Amino acid sequence: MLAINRKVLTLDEFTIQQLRDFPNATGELSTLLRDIGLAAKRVNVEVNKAGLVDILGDAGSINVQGEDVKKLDVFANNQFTGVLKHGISCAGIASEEFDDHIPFDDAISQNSKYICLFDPLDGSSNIDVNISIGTIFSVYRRVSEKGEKVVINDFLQPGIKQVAAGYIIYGSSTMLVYATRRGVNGFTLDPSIGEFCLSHPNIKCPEFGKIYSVNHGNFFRYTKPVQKYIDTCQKKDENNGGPYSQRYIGSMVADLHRNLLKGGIFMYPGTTDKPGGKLRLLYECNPFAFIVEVAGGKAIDGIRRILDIQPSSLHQRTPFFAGSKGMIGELEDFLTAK
Ligand code: P6P
Repeated sequence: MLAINRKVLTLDEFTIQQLRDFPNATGELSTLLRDIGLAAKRVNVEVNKAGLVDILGDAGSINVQGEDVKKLDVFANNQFTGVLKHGISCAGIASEEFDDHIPFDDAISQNSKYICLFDPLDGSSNIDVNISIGTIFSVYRRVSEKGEKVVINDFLQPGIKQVAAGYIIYGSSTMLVYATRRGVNGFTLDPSIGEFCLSHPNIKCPEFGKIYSVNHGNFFRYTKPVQKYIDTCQKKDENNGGPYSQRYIGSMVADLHRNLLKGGIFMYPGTTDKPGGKLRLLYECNPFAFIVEVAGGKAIDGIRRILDIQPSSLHQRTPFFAGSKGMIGELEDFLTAK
């Protein structure tokens, strides 16, 4: 492996180093990740000054989810769409902000082998109150023929087919974390050089943690097994792996990033009124399920592995439980109890 005479690797240096291990690789994935890193830096600038300029508040439009679209949502969506459209490694995209998938129609893009799905700015309701928000992305090989426009089936692949997945968290520092089958690595943005630098190599999710993340406000709308598991979390003490802390800030990128590093379980269960849950399978749950599994954790919908779900539509929702393998196992004991 090339030893770069530097203490810290930038994202570009890291992806190129990974590339050197696969001489037959085309470098397209490295280029795609660099493009995502570029868009992330541009979004980061706006997120960091969101309180100072007229980029707060609603953009006056409603997205496919029926939610008020915040101006920063629109800006972020435009940035990620733009870098991927004008890059050379992506044939098309799907975004939370677009009703349908977007095939890129220039010849170079149509000859790319990857497609990308993303939630450009998740947790946007937290923008105005300065809570960490994030971008989530997912990369697949297209299944349609290169040289043609991508089609919807390129995007409706089970999560297990992901080539890479990751997120950017715009928090106390800005981090880009991405997984391939080779591992999960975290890069912290160094504003002094404008580069994401490797700060969290080979992230592993502890088998157990002491954090459980769930919206207690929905407790009486969860199923009985989920209620029983939450009740168990509250009763943990020094004698059985506790006591647990409940941490939930309503921004899944922040909640899952913390639980990935420290160990813990994140839950967005279905409820009596919304049994399908709230979170989106393709560009929220699949990427995090891939990241968590590569890091040694587990992600389920309450019945099956998230990554095994065969999607039927771009914006479908799923109940979502992800994090430390041992904690998911304890939850499954309740979910499968007769
Ligand atoms: P609730 C943010 O809107 C989001 O999509 C996730 O980031 C977050 O985990 C969840 O919704 C919070 O939803 O219903 O608990 O406020």
